[in-house]
Amino acid sequence: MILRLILGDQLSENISSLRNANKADDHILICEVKSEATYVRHHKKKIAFLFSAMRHFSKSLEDLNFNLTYIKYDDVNNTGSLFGEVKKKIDNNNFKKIVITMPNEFRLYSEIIEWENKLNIPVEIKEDDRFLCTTEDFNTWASERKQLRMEYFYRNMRRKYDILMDGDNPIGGQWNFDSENRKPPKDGLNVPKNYAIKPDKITTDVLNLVEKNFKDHFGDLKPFYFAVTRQQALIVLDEFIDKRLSMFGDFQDAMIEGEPWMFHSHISFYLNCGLLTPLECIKAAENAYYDNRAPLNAVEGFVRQILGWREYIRGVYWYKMPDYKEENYLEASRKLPEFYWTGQTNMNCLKQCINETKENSYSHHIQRLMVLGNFVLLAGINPDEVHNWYLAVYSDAYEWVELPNVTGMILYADGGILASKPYAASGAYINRMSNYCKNCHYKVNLKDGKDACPFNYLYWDFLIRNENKLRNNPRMGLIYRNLDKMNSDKYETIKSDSNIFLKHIENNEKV
Ligand code: FAD
Ligand code: DLZ
Ligand code: SF4
Repeated sequence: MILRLILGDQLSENISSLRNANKADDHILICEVKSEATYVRHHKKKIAFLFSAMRHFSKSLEDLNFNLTYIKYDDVNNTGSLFGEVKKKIDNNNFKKIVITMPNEFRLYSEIIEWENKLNIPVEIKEDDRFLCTTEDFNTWASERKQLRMEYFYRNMRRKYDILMDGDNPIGGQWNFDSENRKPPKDGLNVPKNYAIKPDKITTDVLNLVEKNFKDHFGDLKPFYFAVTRQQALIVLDEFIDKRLSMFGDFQDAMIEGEPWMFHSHISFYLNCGLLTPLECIKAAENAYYDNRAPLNAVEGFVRQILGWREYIRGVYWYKMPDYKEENYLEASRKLPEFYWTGQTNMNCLKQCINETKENSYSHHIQRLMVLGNFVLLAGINPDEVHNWYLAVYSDAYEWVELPNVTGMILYADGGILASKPYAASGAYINRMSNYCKNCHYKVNLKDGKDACPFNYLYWDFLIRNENKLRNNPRMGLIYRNLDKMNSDKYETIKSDSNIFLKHIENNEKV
């Protein structure tokens, strides 16, 4: 008799902890607990999504005749923690061991490895083989290299899984078609409506529960339209392949006011909690290419996100943890401005992205990276503050994927393990890739003064402030040579505009 614990992001029928389960004897435990629901103040939609998906998943396991205990958040005897619920089960039954699939956060892993001693029962932690690269394989690859460049990792994964390959060569003769991607948005672009699911009884119950118990958490609970079952998540994937994939590459980096979903897939929520598997998403896109339903630049771009970036990010997380969480290479120390929680800012790009995050618990990659991320990088916000925000607000956020994106990709806090240079940009980039600047209080073409776009002077101020850490980076040479050409008046104006702006955000004044 084995106790098999399934976590909220392990909602896959083929999860390793369920393999070879004896339906007559073994027992499955799934629990909604306060410790997991509040270790950061998760967005209300994120909690509702996960609780509803967990309840639907447990029903599907019961339909397969598994013995299962499901602990609801408001059950009177809910102890509030995974340990408490496991202990209760162990104390009241005669289990010979606990089986669990490797949790995806170091925090929980460190806790679970203590259970064997605390509970005096063997705890078997199985590999999470839903990922396409084992942590062991990643560690071997990483330990043989000085620089961990995603592109080389990705090429190995393409070969290993034989995706978009023509023998030993990439289809189309290139590994990467980014030069054809990343077009600015154009007028009249027809973005398909996103797929919205009507809440059923289970979801409605969960929405009431979240409304009552998580009032003070960030974000809009309703309208709620996420998929909460595997069948529904498969429809989201199909809709993406049919309606959006063909334009995914071209407009991957484009941002349009009022269009939060663009041509992205919106499957990260489902991939990360187990309702979809990475390989089925990759194969669906690859097949669309072979059937002439989507061009190669779009399909390769999408495949790279999942087979490349997603696996690579997870590899870096486990390779570098726990030290990775402490990294602060640029010694950034400012607090996150209050407007990241309220959207109350005159900077239109930030206002749009924050309000969409509040509404949908989603924003697409370039909004996370080049608007929200670019700002916290330039403004020198402390990595912990940024990390807590990103982990709380997005429904796809778990530390394994959020932390390297924040620490490595947006903040350069790891000193260049993940990105070869900081993703810093002035307002010109945002203006090129979006229509946000048209409706902004600030003028993107002005470089200094109170009406100038703050990204413009903060960009140079960032380079000046961090010169001793960045100047010797070969990829930053040209930028620093431009800075060297700047006359002293200009230099002083940048410093003064930036100091005034940064003081405003420190004092919580509206910017
Ligand atoms: P699409 O653009 O359609 O891409 C397809 C899939 O590729 C995604 O679903 C995702 O699984 C994968 N993917 C793409 N980029 C990345 C990446 N950089 N890292 C890992 N997977 C990637 N993604 C998360 O899943 N959870 C997070 O908590 C998260 N935090 C992020 C924080 C920051 C600061 C940044 C810059 C990126 C973050 N990402 C995170 C990556 C990416 O922004 C999201 O995966 C993507 O926006 C999800 O939307 P989508 O499903 O429509 O993605
Ligand atoms: C994110 C989350 C939330 C909000 N609630 C629960 C929960 O009540 N029970 C649970 O088992 N898991 C939850 N999760 C997901 C876990 O936090 C996740 O499994 C770990 O962070 C490891 O990735
Ligand atoms: Fe953002 Fe600057 Fe454009 Fe305003 S002008 S939307 S602050 S980039």
